[in-house]
Amino acid sequence: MYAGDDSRQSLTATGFLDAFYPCMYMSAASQARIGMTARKEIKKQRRAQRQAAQRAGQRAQARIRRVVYGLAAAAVIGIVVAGAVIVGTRVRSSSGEDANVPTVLLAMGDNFFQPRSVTVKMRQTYRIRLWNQGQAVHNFVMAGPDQRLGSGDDVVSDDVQGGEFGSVKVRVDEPGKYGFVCTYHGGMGGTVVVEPP
Ligand SMILES: [Cu+2]
Repeated sequence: MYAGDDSRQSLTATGFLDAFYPCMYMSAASQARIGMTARKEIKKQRRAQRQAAQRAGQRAQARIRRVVYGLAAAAVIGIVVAGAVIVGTRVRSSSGEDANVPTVLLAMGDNFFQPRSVTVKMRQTYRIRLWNQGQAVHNFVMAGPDQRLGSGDDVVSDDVQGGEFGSVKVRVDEPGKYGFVCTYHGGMGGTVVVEPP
C-alpha cells in the first residue's frame, strides 16, 4: 500500500517536472518549436491586451461623447425653456392679455371722436383704446360685418366715464368703411376704414 502510494507520488513528481521543465528532456528542435509557440502565445496575448485597451478607450470615448451630447441637449432645452419663460414674461407683463395685438388709440371729447377716421388692415385683430378726455360719459359702437349700425351685429364697448380709459377689440374680415358712433350723443361718430392686406 505504502509502496504503491510512494511510486505514484514519484511518478506524479516526474510528471510535474515534465510539465515545468520540458526543455531538460526535449530535442533542440522541439525546444525551438515550443519557444516559437510560446513567443506566438505571448504575441497573441499582447495583441489581445492591446485590443482590449483599444476597446476600453473607445468605450471611454463613447461615454465622453454621450456626456457631451447630453450636455448639449440639456443646454438646448435650457435655452428653449428660458426663451419660453422670457416670452411668457413679456406676454404676461402687458397691462392686459394679448400684448401682440396692435392697439389704436381713439380719444373721446364732448362730443366728438379724435381722430374721426381710423385705418386698419383686414383679418387682423386690433384693440381700440378709448380715452375719454371729456366730462360726459361716452361709448363706442361700430358697425359689424354687414357694415350697418344698429343691425344687431355691432361691436359695443362698455361706457367710458369722463377722464377714464376703455378698450374694445375689433376684427374685420371684409374691406370697407365701417361707421362708429357714441350712442349717447347724436352726431358723435367716425369711420373705421378696413383695407386689404
Ligand atoms: Cu358720447
